Amino acid sequence: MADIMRDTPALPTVTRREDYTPPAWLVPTVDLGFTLDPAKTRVTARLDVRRNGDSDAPLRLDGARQPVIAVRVDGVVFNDFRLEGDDLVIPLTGDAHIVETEVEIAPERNTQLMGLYASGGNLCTQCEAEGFRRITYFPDRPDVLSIYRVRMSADRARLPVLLANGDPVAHGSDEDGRHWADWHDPFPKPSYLFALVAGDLAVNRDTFTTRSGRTVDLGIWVRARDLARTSHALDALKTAMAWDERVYGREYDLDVFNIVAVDDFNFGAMENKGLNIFNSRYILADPDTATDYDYDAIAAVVAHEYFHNWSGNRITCRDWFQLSLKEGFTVYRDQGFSADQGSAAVKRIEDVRSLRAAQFPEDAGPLAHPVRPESYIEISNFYTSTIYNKGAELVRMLATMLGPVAFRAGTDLYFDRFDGTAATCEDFVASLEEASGVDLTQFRLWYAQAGTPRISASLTHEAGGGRATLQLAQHVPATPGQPHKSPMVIPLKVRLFGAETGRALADEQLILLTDTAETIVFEAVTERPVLSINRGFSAPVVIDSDRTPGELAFLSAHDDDPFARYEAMQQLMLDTLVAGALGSPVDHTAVIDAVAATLDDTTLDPAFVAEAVLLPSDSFVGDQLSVVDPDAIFAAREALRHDLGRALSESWRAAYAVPVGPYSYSPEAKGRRRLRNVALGYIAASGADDADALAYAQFEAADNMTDRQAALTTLVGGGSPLRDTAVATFYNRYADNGLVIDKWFQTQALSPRADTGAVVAGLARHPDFTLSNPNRARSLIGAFAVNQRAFHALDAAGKGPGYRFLADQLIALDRLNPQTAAKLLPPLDRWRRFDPVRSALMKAELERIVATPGLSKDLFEQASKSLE
Ligand code: B3K
Ligand code: ZN
Repeated sequence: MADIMRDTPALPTVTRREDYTPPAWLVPTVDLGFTLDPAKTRVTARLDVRRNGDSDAPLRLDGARQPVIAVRVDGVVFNDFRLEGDDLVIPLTGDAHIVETEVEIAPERNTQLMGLYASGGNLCTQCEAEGFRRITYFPDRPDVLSIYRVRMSADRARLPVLLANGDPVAHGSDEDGRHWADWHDPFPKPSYLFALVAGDLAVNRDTFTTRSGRTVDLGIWVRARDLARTSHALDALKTAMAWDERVYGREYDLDVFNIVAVDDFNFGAMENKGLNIFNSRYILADPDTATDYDYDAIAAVVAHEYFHNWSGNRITCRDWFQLSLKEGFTVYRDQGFSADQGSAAVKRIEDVRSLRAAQFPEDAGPLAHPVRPESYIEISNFYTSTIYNKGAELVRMLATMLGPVAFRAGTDLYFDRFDGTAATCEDFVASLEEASGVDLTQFRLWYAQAGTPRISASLTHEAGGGRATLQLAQHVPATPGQPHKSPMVIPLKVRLFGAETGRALADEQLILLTDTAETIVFEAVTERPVLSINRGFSAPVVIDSDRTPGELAFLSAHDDDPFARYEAMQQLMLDTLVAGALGSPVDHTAVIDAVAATLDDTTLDPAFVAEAVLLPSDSFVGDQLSVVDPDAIFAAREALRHDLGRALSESWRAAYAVPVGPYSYSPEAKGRRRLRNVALGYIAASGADDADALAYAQFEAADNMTDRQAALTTLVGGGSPLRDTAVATFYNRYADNGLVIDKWFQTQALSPRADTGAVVAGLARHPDFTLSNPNRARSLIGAFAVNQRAFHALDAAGKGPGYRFLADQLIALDRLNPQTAAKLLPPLDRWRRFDPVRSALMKAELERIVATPGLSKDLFEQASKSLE
């Protein structure tokens, strides 16, 4: 039976930020003992507890109803404890005691993958946010910082490697075939950063010498057969360690830094002190099995988790409402790292694309919440794009407003002042404020107010007088629980270009819009100006401007900010697609000409060109409409793709013909591969007779997964007999590699074909499909649910089989792994955005989910809030 403790959904407990109180008891040191066995693990915990302040509260330890075998207080057996719900309550009379507990847990029955669990026969942990309590009874909150000593023992043959946080202290063997290891972490840490791993693992070792000359032993631990695919992650780790020293002055602090890759993991990776545990998809790579996107993501996640050592571990969060303190800042840091490894412009485009794909819809829907939320039922539901990606945008705006020198002074002050503590978002902002002297009073609203601000921008020019006037107005939309908003400070980078000469009319300006409406005057504007605004995406807002198609096309060719060029092209495409989806007569000429100009501009980086010529996604077009019509959007987008493909056929073929040469993971080679594969997509969209043959030839000849998967994507979206051959060949070639088989499921689930829903339903019955592996569940169910056309397709009876499929899968997944199930729900929360038929069908599925007996609080919170 699944090892799941279920709360009663009818009576969910709401945790509120305003109710924060400091812990009644602290635990300066803790000694843990693990007698490890996948079936039955004995855990002993020796807590040195100290009363905090003058409360007379009993010691209350969080748990998960694991059987208590013994409790001792100050060395004496103590039976006067009580179990209240999930908590172990121990009345204590003095102010300092030694409390010992002994419990038993069953890692191999832990399907939630929170706490201590088994993956591929090895044992590992995941404790953030509240997993530690599933291991042992403990004040499982981030403001209780303890020094941990850990002793593990296990069967030497089965689990030969024993790792935990910090530094190894001692190890040895027992006569009965078991062995043991002691680890000590000298840095006080919250329980969510605890980790251990016991398994049959091989290691790729290296060293890193810090700028102060200390040698750190690095190790990446994987199954022996995966060892050859760890070098990219190890290189990224060393690059990240040096980058953090150079850019933020942060040096690593232990003698050992280990990373372990596991196949069963609820999210990307975890920053446990000195022992990061990773989803194997963010570690393992070689050219034959990982795409350029995978390589980039591996480097970004390795860096992200490493950067947490300071932004998260040395300074942690006071409570989970402060989650963006570590996550937003760390995403900002990893974005900066990735930008420095290749094209900063392309990185910015990718980041904004994903912000718009996930965070903007979240901010506009029923699950909208501020970057610093006010309440939650299940904290796991708040590891959101808003906390992570909008949180990073907030830090980016702060960096923009302060400038690089003051920003670095601010982060230095923050790291210095709060080192070793559990801090708040306010502590971070106040540090930047103090170090820079910039008043951030109004900026704090960004942490408190949800919703994506909309800025309207209108530029007028007095032809004879040389004066241009920019009218700006902001509106922050209402979000759940926040009907009225105050104006925010919006940092907008702006520049004017001359429509006739194409030259910049003045330097770039940083405008801080602080009121509901403001007028900015530009003098000495000698020719008709064109407005370039929100350059570099300086604020995470929507810009509504009255720029004409001609002006957008002009900017897409002449703006000197690459992001603004991309953005102008996107806006031009978006306006065209929205008009098409609404049934207005559309002329594709402006888009075709702008794309042609970009393709012909030989000064541009191919990676940038590849991004710039891609059309906005179906979902993003849907986000612009008051009623989403998936079929009309799909048709409009396909029509534009087709016309672009045909009209620029020669350019696409020329781009496709540029050889990339033998595989290399350089920014140049990546960019050329990207452009070639985008060109292949347009050749296919044009309906060219040879498109599938071209794709199949590429599929067969590819010396890397980027090209092979791109070819497969083209074939899977098409109608030739080569489609089935490619699908079968790909499967057979990679049948023993789970990460590649995930791609196989995902590529089919993302197909634009009309039969995708039926294909996906069939794949859910494939022998390789399982809900118990989160990567596999996401690769099929998660991918299908963001395929707007397929997910929202109605059948002949006018029903929504996609909605029913998703709800069925989520209900089944919830019994195994509530956290992963809840993460996959949001596509249904858009129900208000569709026509009455779809809307009612989606709502009915949400209601069915909420009414399911024994639902987890994770899925209950997501589904019930979606209905509010
Ligand atoms: N801090 C972890 C995420 C934990 C998610 C818990 N539900 C990984 C990261 O953001 O780096
Ligand atoms: Zn993180």
